[in-house]
Amino acid sequence: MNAPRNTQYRHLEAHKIAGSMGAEITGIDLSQDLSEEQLADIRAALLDNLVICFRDQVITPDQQLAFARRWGDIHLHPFMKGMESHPEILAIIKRPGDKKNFGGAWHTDQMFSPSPAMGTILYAKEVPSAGGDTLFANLYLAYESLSDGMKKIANQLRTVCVGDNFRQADGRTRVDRSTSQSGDMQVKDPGEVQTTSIHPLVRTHPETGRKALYVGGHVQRFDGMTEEESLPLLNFFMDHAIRPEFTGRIRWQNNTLTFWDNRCTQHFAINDYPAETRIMHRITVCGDKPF
Ligand SMILES: O=C(O)CCC(=O)C(=O)O
Ligand SMILES: [Fe+2]
Repeated sequence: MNAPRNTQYRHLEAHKIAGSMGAEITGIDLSQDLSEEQLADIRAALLDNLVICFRDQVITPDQQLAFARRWGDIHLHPFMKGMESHPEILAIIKRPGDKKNFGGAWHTDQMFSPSPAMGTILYAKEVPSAGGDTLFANLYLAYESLSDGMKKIANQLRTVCVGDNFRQADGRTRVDRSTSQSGDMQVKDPGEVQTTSIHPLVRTHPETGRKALYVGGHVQRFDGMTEEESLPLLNFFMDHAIRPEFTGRIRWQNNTLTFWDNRCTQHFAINDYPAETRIMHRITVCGDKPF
């Protein structure tokens, strides 16, 4: 049932970090211009492993951006304000005293957009002495492990995804969430950007052709149903999608860069370092319309 993860790469090595997904990549220096061959291997490693991490990468924001641009256009966050010097990069900052963290619920990025991010490239600038890991879940396995009967039902459903109301975050809205930050992270008005979208619950990955159970905290209900009608089944899909055997975690170190595929994974940033600072630089790459 697991994805084939034993591709032989010519320009890097991939070391698995969990049974279901995830790999640490060695042999790549992201401060250098990558060749097309290296890039092709990184793409294969991402498709095979869903989440890939590179340790000990000493890179500038410009170098992180240059790497991200090799994958497509940069997706700007409609709600969160980017760095002054690099608006395409979101600085995710949590300091001692901040109660909430960014991404502290199971979700997949920008699911509320008509064309959600294909991937996210997160770079650790300063991490706590322990904690602050990020959990990931393999949504291919979530789909493939359903019974035929449930697959049939899932294939007929479409989700209504809302940017402003994270169902998993106790119903806190974007504005509620922003006021909990120390001021390092600022929200902006999304303006005309569409922040509610409808997607198929079962999504076909445009590159691998595999089906994934495309659920996350932005899903409010199923299309054509009330919230009350949707919740029992939605809760089942949400719980099922994060079964421990479908998950893995990244333990960050300073200068770790992780690239994940939002089309077939969910993630959850753990908020377990109340007295320490965590600073990450995040870039999302544009994706296509789920089908
Ligand atoms: O800070 C993290 O570990 C992840 C936060 C998050 O959800 C994201 O960057 O999309
Ligand atoms: Fe996220």
